[in-house]
Amino acid sequence: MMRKTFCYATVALLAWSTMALAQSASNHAGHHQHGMSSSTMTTTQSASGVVKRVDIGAGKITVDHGPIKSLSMDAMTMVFRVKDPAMLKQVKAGDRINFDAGRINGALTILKMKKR
Ligand SMILES: [Cu+2]
Repeated sequence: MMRKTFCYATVALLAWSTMALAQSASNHAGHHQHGMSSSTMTTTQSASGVVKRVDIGAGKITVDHGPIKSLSMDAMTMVFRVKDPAMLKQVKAGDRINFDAGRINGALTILKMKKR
């Protein structure tokens, strides 16, 4: 019931930060539309987790997440980068989130997330 698909490229990063709470986006967009020429991104995977720590200055977030098959990860607590630092202002330690993660230039990155 909470499924919507839309294209990353059409959703500007700033738009995302304001839309995040209103959108129920279980993303499943591919990566073909990723427009930044210098970056490479693997298939994304939706996952859920609990925020452990938010480091806005470093643009990082620590998440205790469930298994993410496409990234070959079991449940663990780990640090992710985020695609847009503004995303970090929407969550705090203790929040339960759903997120989409992938690798951008080799770095595990949360592309989208929302509280649940
Ligand atoms: Cu992990």
